[in-house]
Amino acid sequence: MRTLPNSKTCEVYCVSGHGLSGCSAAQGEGELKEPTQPLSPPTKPEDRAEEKVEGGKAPASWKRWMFGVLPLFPLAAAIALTLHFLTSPPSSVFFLGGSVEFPNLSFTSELTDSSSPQFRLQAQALNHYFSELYESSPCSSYYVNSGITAFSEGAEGLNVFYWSKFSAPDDVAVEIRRSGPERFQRRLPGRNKVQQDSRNEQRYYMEQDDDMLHLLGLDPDDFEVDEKSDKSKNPNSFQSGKWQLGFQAMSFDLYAKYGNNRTLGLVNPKKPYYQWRLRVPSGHVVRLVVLTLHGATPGSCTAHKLSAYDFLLPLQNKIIARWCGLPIFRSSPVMKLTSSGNVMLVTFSFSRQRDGAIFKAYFQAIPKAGCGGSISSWNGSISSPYYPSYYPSNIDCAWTLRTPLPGYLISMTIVMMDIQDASSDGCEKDWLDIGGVKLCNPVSDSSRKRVYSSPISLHFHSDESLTHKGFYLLYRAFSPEGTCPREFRCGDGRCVPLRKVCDRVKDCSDGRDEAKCSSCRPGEVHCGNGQCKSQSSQCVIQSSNCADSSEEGGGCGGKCYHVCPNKVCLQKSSVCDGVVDCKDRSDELNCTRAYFKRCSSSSYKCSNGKCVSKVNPECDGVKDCFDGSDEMRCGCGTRPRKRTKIVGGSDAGAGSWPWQVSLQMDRYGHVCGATLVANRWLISAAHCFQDSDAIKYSDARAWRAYLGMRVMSVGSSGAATRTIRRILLHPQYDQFTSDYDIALLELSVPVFFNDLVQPVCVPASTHSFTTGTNCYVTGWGVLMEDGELASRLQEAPVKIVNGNTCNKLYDDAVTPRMLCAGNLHGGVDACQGDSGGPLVCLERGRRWFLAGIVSWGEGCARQNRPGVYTQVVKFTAWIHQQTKGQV
Ligand code: 4AZ
Repeated sequence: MRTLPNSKTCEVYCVSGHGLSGCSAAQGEGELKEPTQPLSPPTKPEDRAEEKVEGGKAPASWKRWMFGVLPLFPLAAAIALTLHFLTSPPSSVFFLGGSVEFPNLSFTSELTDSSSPQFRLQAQALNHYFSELYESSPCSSYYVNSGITAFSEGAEGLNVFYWSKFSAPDDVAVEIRRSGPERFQRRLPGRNKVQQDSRNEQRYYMEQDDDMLHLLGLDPDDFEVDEKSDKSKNPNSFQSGKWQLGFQAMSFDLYAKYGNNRTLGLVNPKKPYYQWRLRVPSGHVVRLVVLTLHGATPGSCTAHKLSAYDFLLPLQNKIIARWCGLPIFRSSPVMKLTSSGNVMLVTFSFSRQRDGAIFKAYFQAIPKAGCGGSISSWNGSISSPYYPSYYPSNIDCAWTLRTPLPGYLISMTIVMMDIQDASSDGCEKDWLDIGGVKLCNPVSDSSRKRVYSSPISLHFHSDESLTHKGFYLLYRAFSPEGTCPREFRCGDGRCVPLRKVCDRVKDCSDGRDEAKCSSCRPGEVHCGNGQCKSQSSQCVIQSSNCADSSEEGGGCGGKCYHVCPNKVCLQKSSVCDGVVDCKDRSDELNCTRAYFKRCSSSSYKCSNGKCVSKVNPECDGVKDCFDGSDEMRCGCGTRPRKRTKIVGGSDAGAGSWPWQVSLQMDRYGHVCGATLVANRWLISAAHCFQDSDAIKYSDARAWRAYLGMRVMSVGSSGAATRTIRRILLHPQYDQFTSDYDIALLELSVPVFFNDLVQPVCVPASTHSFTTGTNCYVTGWGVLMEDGELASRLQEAPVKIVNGNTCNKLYDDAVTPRMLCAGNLHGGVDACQGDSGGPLVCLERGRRWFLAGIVSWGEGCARQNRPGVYTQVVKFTAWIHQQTKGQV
């Protein structure tokens, strides 16, 4: 069988030179040039021709000369040899390591095993490739032999990993080492043109290090220019057909299909060198997760080290990461890293003591992800590929980020920046360029946050070696006008520190900073639910994590009347007794009776000031308060017409969500969602009404509310259209953090309720939306990131996500006024255009309550990036106050 890769010619032209070799280091830039005169023979060429797998042929002139002097042998030979050794420049041996893809061959699992007959046959069949590769080159005289070490699945065929040995005059070797083998190009003879058709070929100079020698089965003597000993010393040859490791080393070849985790492990190693050659299908990359690492001695990178390479040969320039320290045992992974292609080599080497070394890891195939793109969003994040796993080497990603509407600026926060070694200076290897400024070092706190105009370009580059965790940026579009980041904004736009709000001293000329302070004392802030909290503990979240302190699950001998989610077993007497036993309050949720009890921050307060124990007693059809106040104002939350994107959602039926409102602007159409809560009041998100340079979103006259609408088409009006009389933004709304992202919109004329137009219930401030509740987000927002708005109203079921979990996922960006909902696996979520719209939950199968307002999130429907909503219960008091009890 004769098999050639795409390229048929593969001449290696050498460094032009002087003296006997005919090739020497080029002057100046170290250009590799074609030789200007025939090459001199290498030392003892005929010896080498026998020994090497495929050696270079001696030039004809040299042979003629040999035959001419033969009769004068041995005297002439003695003189010639003496002269030769006196005048030859000193020689050295060097290795190139590389890979090349053969499109017409295919990879089979047997080829992973270097002792299999298939491996041997395939290696032998490829012999001719290397002979042709170097034979026609004037540098063939320096070529000694090659060894195939591994095969892997190529993008179009079979990928072959090999090394090639050369013996050349020192100056040639030095030049190749200095200029890199990429300069050791293949050129068409007679034309100074690099051949383009071997894209998948890579070749590198191999540094002589112990790992490399042992793992390739070479030994240090292979680096000596002793032609005679080549054969005996080097067991790796095509003739033997089998590539062998040195006896000191051990190798494992593993393949993982997509969806499989394959483990790597080492306990008390017997040999000083180990390697794992990891392969995954083409189109995927290898993700290695190191779980335990013990025995890579602190500080001694020369003695003990675990290395991961982005190649199947241990080449210095392909090291993705190396661990020499840190004896680590812990439950969370020590390190996660990814390759740029579908192979990775992991090596563990010990020079001395290796007792007690433990290494445990697994790897998996993950689809190769693209990077970069054009983003238009109000907020989100950008990170290096596979963050927080190590980014792959050899990648370039370019993003263009623009705000969805003109006139906004972009605030960018660098949450994490781990791109280069502390030791390196300059940003020559890997870097992130934001708006023309290259970054590669960790940033100080003061320069973490920067403001850019829109659009802004970002470019991430990684070279072919050593990668790190990468970077993680959060961005947010904001209006440049009247911003008061983390401060209070007065009516005249002046900014006042938060500590001066509600301190009984008017700092704003319009007194706005003291306007809504109820009875809070100096040093306290007024929370949305009417409570006062100290400045430091501002309005701490009252989330669905309840006061249950029973951490341990307990059994009740199978006599459970109710089992809490954490497996705590309750007897009948503990259920609906007015005492919350389960963390999620489930023991007190579906109760028909309520107890009067001392008021606490979580108990429902009737209008007469008495408190009831029942969780969420309002509008549940049972009169729990003596004064009946829990069942008053309950003409909400029903769907008279209901007969039965949001990303990952589905079309909603007519009248399914009769409180859903589309907020539109004449020139821009649908911009945001809103929710009908009373006949003249809508609730939406404050961020929908932030002015940009070009557009006055805060101008109530610019908006129209479309109610009872399902299908959005040009000129469609739905069941009712209203103009807006006024927009009330929450005074503490913060554009940078999206905190207090709520606005009330008063309609200029009240709407009449009908089958298609109904208000949703606004929950009491003590209302608890627990994880299991049946909740939906609805809207006409885009159906995928950077996609188009939906033409039909979309609905998507989402789950309330625990506040602490969400805060971890978002690096503490979730404030107590926010609530997360979605699916942690991704797939369903609100997206751009859904903002301001409702997240509603069905209570006791009867009525729908407004739990959240679509506010922000990182991208849409991404894994572990749930949607973030304004938590309505935190604003119940504010809503009642502002609407003067109309809601
Ligand atoms: C937006 O830009 C937006 N995935 C709204 C919601 C989410 C993300 C973005 C949540 O309006």
